[in-house]
Amino acid sequence: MAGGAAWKDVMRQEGLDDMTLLSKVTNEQIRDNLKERYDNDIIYPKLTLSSQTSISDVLISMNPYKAIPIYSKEIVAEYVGRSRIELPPHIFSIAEESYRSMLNEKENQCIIISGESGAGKTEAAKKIMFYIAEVTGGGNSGGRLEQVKNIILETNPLLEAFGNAKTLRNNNSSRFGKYFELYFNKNGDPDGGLITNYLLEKSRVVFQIPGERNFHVFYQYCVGATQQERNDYGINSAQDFVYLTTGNTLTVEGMDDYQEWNDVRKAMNVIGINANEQASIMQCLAAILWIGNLTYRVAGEKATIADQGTLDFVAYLLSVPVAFLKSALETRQMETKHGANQRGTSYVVPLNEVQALAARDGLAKAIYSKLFDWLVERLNVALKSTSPDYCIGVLDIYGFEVFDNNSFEQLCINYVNEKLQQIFIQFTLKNEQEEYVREGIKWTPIEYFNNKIVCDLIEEKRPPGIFPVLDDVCRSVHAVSDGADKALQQRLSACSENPHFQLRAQNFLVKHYAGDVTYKVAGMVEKNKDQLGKDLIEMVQMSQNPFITGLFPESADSVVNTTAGFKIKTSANALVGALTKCTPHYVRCLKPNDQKLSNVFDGPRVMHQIKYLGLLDNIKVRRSGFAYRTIFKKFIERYFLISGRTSYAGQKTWKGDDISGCRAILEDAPVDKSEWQIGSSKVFLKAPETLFAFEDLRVNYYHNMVSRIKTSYRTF
Ligand code: AOV
Ligand code: MG
Repeated sequence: MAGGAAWKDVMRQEGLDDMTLLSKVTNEQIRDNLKERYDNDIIYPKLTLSSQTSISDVLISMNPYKAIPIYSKEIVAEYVGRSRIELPPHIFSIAEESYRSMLNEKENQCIIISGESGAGKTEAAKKIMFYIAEVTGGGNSGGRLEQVKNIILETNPLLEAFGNAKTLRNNNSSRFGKYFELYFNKNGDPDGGLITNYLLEKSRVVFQIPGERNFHVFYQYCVGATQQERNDYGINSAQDFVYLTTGNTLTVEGMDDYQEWNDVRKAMNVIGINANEQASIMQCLAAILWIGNLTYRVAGEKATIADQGTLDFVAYLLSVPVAFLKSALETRQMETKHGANQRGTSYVVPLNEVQALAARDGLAKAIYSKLFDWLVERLNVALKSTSPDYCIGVLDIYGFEVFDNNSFEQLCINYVNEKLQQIFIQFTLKNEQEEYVREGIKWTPIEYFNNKIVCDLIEEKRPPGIFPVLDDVCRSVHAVSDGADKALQQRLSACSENPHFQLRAQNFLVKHYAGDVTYKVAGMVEKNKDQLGKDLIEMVQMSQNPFITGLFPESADSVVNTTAGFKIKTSANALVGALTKCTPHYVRCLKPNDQKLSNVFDGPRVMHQIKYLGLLDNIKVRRSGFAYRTIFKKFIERYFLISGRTSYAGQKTWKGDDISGCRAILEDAPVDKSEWQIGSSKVFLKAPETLFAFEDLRVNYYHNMVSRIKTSYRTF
């Protein structure tokens, strides 16, 4: 095959493929093995781990920050139908294993990709999608299948344009979390999918720190808009919009905004977003940009819009009467409460500067996040599957991140990462060791850091965690006021008993599994409140453009009072629930340095990741633990043939109870006593090789049987 030899060259053996086989089990050895491979452009070692259901791999991936020729269609072909022990570890082998295991075991699978910001999660997720699209469906598999595969692949340019941005950590950083469930029919053909998105970092729409950009889509639009769009929606160069320039960065090295814009428009067409809808999307994006250019004139406690022309244009873009837009941006309706069930008298109060800016930015953020949700919903309509049989879920979230200033967004992002680390620990360390105890296996427990304490610190009700405290303050204090931050600061002292928490003057520190992060208190209550004022909702609902009113379907009076913290907590726990129902596969991404450079291996930086990912603990549990376990009955059914002690009455059978049967098989087999143990309901085998040896003995038995039968025929 063309190119075959070349890639095998690239994948030549340097360092160990499987780090559970290292000669010494130390963090330094893990690091050295990673470095030796990285220096030779081999970015995928693995850990073979035992798990409740099967022997499974954890793929380690080291971001090369350069193109390595290992993702071609030829290489895809190498991995198709091959077991994970036959070929070098690769993102394709995880995809292949998930796909085969889904079909063979008839069980849903999930691939959990984790790692900090810039480590390569999104790239890994895309490669998994690519692999699955490549290996499924034949030439004559019909139009719908091709269409589904196209839509699956086109979700990436679209969601990345609207949901990714340049940050200091990553030039293409995901600012939302995504769980993409790919659905398949019984034949293994893709049949549709479902995307669940998690909390978009919408504050980016109105503000970016130096060196960062707003979401890619805005810059792409500014370079790619048609002349007609420029005329109709007032699209100029990115330089002209306040919302696009607070980070003082307009372009990203290696990123062609014009080309990407073409890809976005193409994706919209493939997904079936019609011309009218596309025009409305263009109009909304323009409205957001022009909202950002609105300025206020401040007189004492009163802020009024300074620039009538911009206001008129925003009203035109939103298709709302300008007077309503003006009053929604300058005033707030208040209601005096008379009795519990009585409607009060309403009166209008002017907004001060802080409140007015919050109203303006709140409007822009709300339109953008509603637009994002609309796009995801639209993708889900296009991907709707009639009756899926199986599913592979691919989880690609925003990675752990620390900046000089960290706020509510980082708290949410880092919280979701804690939850994922928690699942990993449960699947690979906790359940495993608990099973040994339950089964009464002789076992020296391996100490590991369980980050449940950090999850509790953030989400638990009692003792109150950070989210519940925030919610409490949200309920009792007006969010856009000095009082809100002070109240939060005070009430956070309730968390102080947790050793992973420290309260400071203007901020608080959380000791996360991946490092310490200091969060600024200022602005947190408002971000958690996450609610557009009643006046603004009523205003957008007056729009003459049904697309815009469609984004805000809820009535202003019935807006549910859920906070952003509550939402992310609920969806993170739902995600954990969904993942626990699938057979898990893990990709743990590492970054070699913080400068986004190729060929630079920052030893201490990698060491930090090795430690907090707990790779050493995984290897220890694996090496002193048992790679394979199965209940007595299953073991007997499969291997009774290889014991000499089974009775033979025309047919070989084991007469006796299951446990002594298992013992007989194991004692008779040419396997060292230290290689197996018998628990209270299961047989445990230490090394995968022991299992392979049993399989060989079984095959040999049949082989000998056949020769014996052949021989006896001959003697007749
Ligand atoms: P992330 O998803 O883990 O960060 P990405 O997948 O976006 O990180 O990777 C960051 C960048 O690293 C990419 O844009 C590529 O330039 C490079 N990269 C990653 N993986 C590879 C690879 N296998 N081969 C070549 N280059 C790669 V974040 O979304 O910020 O948490 O939130
Ligand atoms: Mg990403």
